[in-house]
Amino acid sequence: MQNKLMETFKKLYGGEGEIHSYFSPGRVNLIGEHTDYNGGHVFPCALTLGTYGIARKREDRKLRFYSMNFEKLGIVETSLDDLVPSDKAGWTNYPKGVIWAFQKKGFEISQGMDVLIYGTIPNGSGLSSSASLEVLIGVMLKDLFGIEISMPEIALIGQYSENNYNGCNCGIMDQFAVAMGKKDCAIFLDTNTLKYEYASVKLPDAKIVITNSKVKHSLVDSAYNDRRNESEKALKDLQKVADIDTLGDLTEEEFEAHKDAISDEICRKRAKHAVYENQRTIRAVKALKENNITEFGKLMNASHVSLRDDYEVSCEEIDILVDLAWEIDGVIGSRITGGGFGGCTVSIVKNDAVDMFIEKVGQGYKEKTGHEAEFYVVEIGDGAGVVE
Ligand code: GAF
Repeated sequence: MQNKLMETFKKLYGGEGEIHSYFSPGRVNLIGEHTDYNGGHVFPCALTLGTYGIARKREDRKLRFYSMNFEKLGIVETSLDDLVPSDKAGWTNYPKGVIWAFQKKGFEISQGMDVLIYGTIPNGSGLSSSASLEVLIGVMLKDLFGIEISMPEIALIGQYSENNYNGCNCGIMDQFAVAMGKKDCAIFLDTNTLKYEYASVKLPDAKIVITNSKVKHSLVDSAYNDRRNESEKALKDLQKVADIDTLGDLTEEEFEAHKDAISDEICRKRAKHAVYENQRTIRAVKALKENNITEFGKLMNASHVSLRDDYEVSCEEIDILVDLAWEIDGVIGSRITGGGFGGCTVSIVKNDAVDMFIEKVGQGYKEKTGHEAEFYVVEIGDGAGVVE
């Protein structure tokens, strides 16, 4: 892969000078959904699918970007003096946003670069192709310009650029997982304090299987931002009766005791999900550490029900995939993963049931929706970095 990318880079931009290589993974979240902007816990891991980048510093202030995934766009040229988002800029709004965010945070970038990108994460599938690209560019800037910055700081800058440049009010989970991933481990992250620990997800007799519904419903970003606003509204009401900073501060019992303070019924449902999902995530990680994978699976299933009924971020196609998975012996747990409204499910499937899972879920999904699902039996990899 590296050789092919290097060859393409040289063909596009010429072969002189020092050329550097980078890789940044995608992520899958096992449990803890829509908790990261509610002060709760998440449990994502980095994939070996991800985004490759090749780059070289320039002497002038020009920025040239090329993606092998969007070849029709050709080389997109801009400059450090033109870091404003535009529809015309397409995918390059992400790298531009990260450079803009570095500058906003006081890091000086005074020279341009030539960049080649190639991604293996299916776009718009909820596996964080954008966070992967953002963190990739962060690592690139750190390396090319010798910037002193830690990986969690790069994750925060990625989130900052997505919030303020690209207009999606996402939490920190995706960028953090992409930046801080560790082989065979998921990251148990408290999004309120950014304290984290790794927990092994190398299961001796089961695999993590991602199923791509291949559907993405429109208005994803605006629906996402709506959920965030509804949660914030619920928090404000609860703060009138409870001394809390975030929904993550409440146990289920405390929520039940105070929930009538939330005036709007929809906002009450959103807050219920955020509180219960956070507690479920804490319990799921404990179960995993005690090798109680059955309990972990049950909590994944409960997470799906809550995302479907209370947070309302699922959709017909995803519910069909999850229902089909739940019917299969050997499926330990299955749920929607990521922001929602389409995208992927994540399932934990016993080794000897994986083939049957792919066949039955694939067939059932095709019959019920007419769509061809895609399956990835995934490896859990390391976070973003320089490729030597
Ligand atoms: C998207 C967001 F980018 C994350 O921050 C997170 O909120 C997730 O949806 C839902 O858990 O991936």
